[in-house]
Amino acid sequence: MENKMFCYQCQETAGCVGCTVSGVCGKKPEVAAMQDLLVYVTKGLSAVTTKLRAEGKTVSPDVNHLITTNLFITITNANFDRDAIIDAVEKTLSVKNALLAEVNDKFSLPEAAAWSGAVSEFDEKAAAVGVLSTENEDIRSLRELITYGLKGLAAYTKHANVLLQDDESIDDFLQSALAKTLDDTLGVDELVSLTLETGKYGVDGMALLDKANTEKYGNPEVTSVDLGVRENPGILISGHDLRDLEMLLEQTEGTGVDVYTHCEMLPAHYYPAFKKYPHFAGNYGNAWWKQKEEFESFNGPVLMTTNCIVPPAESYKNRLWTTGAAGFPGCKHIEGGYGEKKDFSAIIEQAKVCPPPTELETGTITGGFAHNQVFALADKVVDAVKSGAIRKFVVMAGCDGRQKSRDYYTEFAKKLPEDVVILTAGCAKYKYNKLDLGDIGGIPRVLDAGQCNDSYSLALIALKLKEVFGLDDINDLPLAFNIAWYEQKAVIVLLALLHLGVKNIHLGPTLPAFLSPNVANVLVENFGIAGIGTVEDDLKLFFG
Ligand code: FSO
Ligand code: SF4
Repeated sequence: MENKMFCYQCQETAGCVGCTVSGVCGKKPEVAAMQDLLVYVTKGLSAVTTKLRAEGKTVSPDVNHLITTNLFITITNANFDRDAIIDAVEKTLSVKNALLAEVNDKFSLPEAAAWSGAVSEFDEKAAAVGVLSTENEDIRSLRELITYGLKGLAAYTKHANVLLQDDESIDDFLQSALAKTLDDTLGVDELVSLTLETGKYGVDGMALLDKANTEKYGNPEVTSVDLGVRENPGILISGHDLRDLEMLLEQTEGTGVDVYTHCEMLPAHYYPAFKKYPHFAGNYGNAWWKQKEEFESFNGPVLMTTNCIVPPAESYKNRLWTTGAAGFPGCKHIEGGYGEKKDFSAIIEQAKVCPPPTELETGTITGGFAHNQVFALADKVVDAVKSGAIRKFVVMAGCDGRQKSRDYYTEFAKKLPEDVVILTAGCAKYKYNKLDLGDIGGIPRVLDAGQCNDSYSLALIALKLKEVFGLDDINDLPLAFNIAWYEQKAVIVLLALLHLGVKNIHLGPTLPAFLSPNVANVLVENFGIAGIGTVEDDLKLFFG
């Protein structure tokens, strides 16, 4: 097997150019190859489903779910298990081959729709269909920008789908856009339009997930979350899948095992439906990249429901479990499809014989400022803006990461003028959510809406403020955007914000390596996208 790879889909890509020997994330070339192949065959399947729809045939939800799950598997830090990815490629080929037989006009389909092969041929094919197989750097850049946006969209729709909410128009678009990334007749202009259209569906996807979450679990409320530990053994649940958390809470009830959230699962505490569980103990640790130390000291089992997985140390690998799109070789995986009940009994049994978590910190943090809760406080917020008590808001949503340069966000938060309020969502918040930034007339200076997909809430809040202040343009609000990105969900959030007309977004700590100079120029010229500078310069830029 040839040990070569090329991946530049995340912010931590090697040298800000591309991972070619091994992923900074820990992804090995042989896993990268199968992810490339999975993306390719998923695009092939999408070309087939798009053709079937054009011929007036329907595509089943199972096929839609297969496509979203496949994309989710290839997101940064989600799945490192080559065998599981090979299984997904085989399944996709078999579904695609069956559907291909139903297509009348097979001649206009791309090569990916026709290709099929045995496992022994997978590596050779993978080497021919990776990112660099598109030679023109601008076309490659746009195809990847769209594909990464679609990966983020797929992750969000998958979370809605497991709550039995589907929106066929999103799947239809997602698949047709995947198919278009294979179409050599499309040039830069068409792909720029497709990029912006992807943002529209990004809004729809986040809206669908918001509806799914709030209909099932209620509207997030202002909540104070414990950071300390209790005396019982515990299970730590990470990732973004609230349905998995719900099943885990149900199954741990009365067992003497507590459940703690980690990283992006923290916002689960804000939902009324989960507050009824007395053993839902609190949040343990920080953002994903600190998990090596924190999973070690947690002492009990850890369940990864999605990314972000850091390759585990041997010392706790037998306590790391995956489910859904997540996977790591040698870690046990809990199966369970859409609408099925997962069986977490083996995790619970393991927890019972583990010592309780070692305390990392004490105290609480407050969050739950999603749209409904903020609308309930709207008068207070509007008064504070009108009186000048709040001068400006700064959206600092997105992701955290391990690079030292991200200390910028902590410094930026610390040095913000005292009349500025941070609106946040996603794991980016861990850079400043434990600083004591105080409040303005009872309004905390860090308003956490929730997970990265709850950036949708921040957009709704901005639109509401625009309405209240009678403005025509969202960009006239006293609102700045200083967003931190890491992986592909942040890409769909960015495209969604562009679709909503937000201009002058600052994106850091570095701009995506997958933006070619020309594509970056399009974003700069049309949307005023910019990178970050020094904390001092940026504070001056944002707040004068
Ligand atoms: Fe963070 Fe990871 Fe939620 Fe991402 S845990 S980095 S943008 O998966 O999805 O915010
Ligand atoms: Fe490199 Fe990021 Fe790709 Fe991992 S996901 S291989 S760190 S670019």
